[in-house]
Amino acid sequence: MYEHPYPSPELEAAHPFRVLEFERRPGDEMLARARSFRDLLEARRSVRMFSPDPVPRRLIELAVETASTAPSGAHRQPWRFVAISDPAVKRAIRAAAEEEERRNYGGRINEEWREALAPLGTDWHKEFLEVAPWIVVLFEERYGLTPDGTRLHNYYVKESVGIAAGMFVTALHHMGLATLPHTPSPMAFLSELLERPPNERPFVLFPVGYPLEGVKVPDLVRKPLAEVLITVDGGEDGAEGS
Ligand code: IYR
Repeated sequence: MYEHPYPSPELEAAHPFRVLEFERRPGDEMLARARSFRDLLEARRSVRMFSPDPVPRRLIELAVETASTAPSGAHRQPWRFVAISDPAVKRAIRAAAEEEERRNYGGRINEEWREALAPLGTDWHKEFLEVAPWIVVLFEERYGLTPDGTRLHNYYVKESVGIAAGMFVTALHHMGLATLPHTPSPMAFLSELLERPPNERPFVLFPVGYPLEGVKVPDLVRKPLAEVLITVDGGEDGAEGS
């Protein structure tokens, strides 16, 4: 079936490889797992009001470990997470984010964008940045730096960090925490405030915590499968109802 096996003997002689540990599951088990994971994520919502209740640091660490399993271009893992629970730093982040957002809502965003945000009712107030027990800022590593200071090209940085961000959100939801991917724009202030080096750029910020008891979320509907999936099949059985 394969005329060009991977790895080639030359490749394996030059770089370490190992046999993948992988167990196939019965079809009915796959379907059940797929449905229950879909249902779990279907129940995820971004929230804009968090409980001030503390969240153990270990949970944040586990979410970052999970996110850091993301695939990345040339396995460069071009991400850095900064997790903040220090109230003074959270306060400073809130103040700087609100400053930027006041400019956004005060005219920096155009009419079309304003209309898109109207159903969400967002404005420049970002109290959640102080109330949520943790703020996690995800930085993209635009290029690597070796210990002697030489630059190392990173590949597909946005794609890689985007996948890691999605896995972070998923991990939080799975463990019973909530977040809101937040991109105060511009976010350069985060590099200064958190003293990150010039090869890192803020990608997205996540307040993390429990939802405030009784919090409301917009009554959104997700696009049905038919609107997000186009199948180009070969006529084999792919059809299985939901
Ligand atoms: N970053 C701004 C504006 C904003 C943009 C999008 I796209 C949203 O889904 C929500 C808000 C803010 O956080 O207010």
